[in-house]
Amino acid sequence: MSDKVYKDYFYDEPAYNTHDGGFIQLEEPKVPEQKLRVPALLKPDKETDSDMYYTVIAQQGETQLLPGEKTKTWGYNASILGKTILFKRGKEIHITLKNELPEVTTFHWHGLDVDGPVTDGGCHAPVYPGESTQIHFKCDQPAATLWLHAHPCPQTAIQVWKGLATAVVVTDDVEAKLPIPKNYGVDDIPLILQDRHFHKNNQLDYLADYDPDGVQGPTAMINGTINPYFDVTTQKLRLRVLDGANRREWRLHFSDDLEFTQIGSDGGFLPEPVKFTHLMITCAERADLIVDFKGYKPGDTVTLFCDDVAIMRFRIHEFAPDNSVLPNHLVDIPDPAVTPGSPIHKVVMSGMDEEVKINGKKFDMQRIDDRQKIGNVEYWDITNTNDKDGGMLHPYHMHSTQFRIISRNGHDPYPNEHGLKDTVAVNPGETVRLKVWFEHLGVFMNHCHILEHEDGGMMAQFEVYDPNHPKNYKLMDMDTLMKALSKERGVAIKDLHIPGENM
Ligand SMILES: [Cu+2]
Repeated sequence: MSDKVYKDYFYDEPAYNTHDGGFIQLEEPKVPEQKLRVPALLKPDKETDSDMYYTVIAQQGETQLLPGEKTKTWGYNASILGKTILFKRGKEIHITLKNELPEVTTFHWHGLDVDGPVTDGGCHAPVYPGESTQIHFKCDQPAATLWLHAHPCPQTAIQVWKGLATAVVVTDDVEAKLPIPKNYGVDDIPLILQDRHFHKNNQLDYLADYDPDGVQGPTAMINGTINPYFDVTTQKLRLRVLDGANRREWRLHFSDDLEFTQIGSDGGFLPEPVKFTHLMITCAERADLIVDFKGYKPGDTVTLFCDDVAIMRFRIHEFAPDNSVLPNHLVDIPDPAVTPGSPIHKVVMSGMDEEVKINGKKFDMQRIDDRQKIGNVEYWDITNTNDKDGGMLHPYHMHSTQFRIISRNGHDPYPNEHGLKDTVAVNPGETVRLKVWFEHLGVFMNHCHILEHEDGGMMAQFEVYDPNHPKNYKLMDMDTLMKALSKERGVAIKDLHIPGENM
């Protein structure tokens, strides 16, 4: 590991979401501090040497987020967000997906390398209210922090806003050997960063807060906790940070400009740890951080800020000294050779508000935009045509593949972008070159992960095919979706909030 400590956010400052007219600044909530909710691990229904079985239930509930009335929320096996789902590399995973919500949803495994479209859980894998479905796959990817969220386009944003998002953790033997905190819930915790706006009686009202460039609220919510604190009882803490917000970027730093070390990104460990005092994370990205509280004593408090707003506090208690040293090299990152003769694939993200598009088109569930032979390895150039002044950064995500970031406008990627990624933030006026490989069959989505941009049409889809075994997939269509939602919500089709359709 280099001794260099990075002290800036890397991204083009004019592209911060703070520069958008509709940006809502965070405010420190005027409610007492509450103990951080640490989601429990979801208990497998059964586990053998070779297989794990789970039941994941999307459900309605009520959560005490603020003093007074409880907030109506949705979650997975919980009233909000969910339990953390653990997959061990090498095991066959069997999951029953149950929908106990009043409307259709899908279960998308963000970052998981699986077949599509059903297992991947994008818009073509609806589970209707009261129904359940089974998926099965082999977990065969490195240890990483992934996540599960709803993805019924174009209704993803509203369902995530209500709470349908939870952490998924993959473990493996490589991780087991690293000298890092591993006691889940004690010194290894997920931090799901979101923001919300609370209306009358502490309720959420997505439609009232709607903004086509992304819905935000002034109140930070971490793991479904408002104004959280965490009791630190070990010298080192591993924070698996996930930006689970619909649109907000988080510019994180601690009090005293405390240094911290990033050891992992979206798809697993970085090749080398990287030290920071400041870190920006954009929608759907993950950053696996180690914070060392060595210089602090019991009774001290360390504060985590986003911009200049305190979003969480770490209360320091007695801890045993921890002299473990991270190795300079953590893991090797795969780097397959590009398939000879393949052209550089171009993805152009353009527009803002209702005008967002990919390659000049809005998303169509029935249209396949690109076909890839299984095993192909290609360079993909992802361009954001927004203006440098006043334009937005788009976090670009691909389903079912972990890619490498090769360059940003021809320059080296940021120092924490040398690991596997499934989401990359593209600055206005920038082209990011990725090396992408396709190892799973199916129809998959690629899109901006500002959820309102994705629902608004900044999304495309690709099919990965095997020429010797062609397949036909049943693809979802707008008519079927609208009819289902109209019935489930008890509103006429014309009164449904369908961002992609009302333009
Ligand atoms: Cu976007």
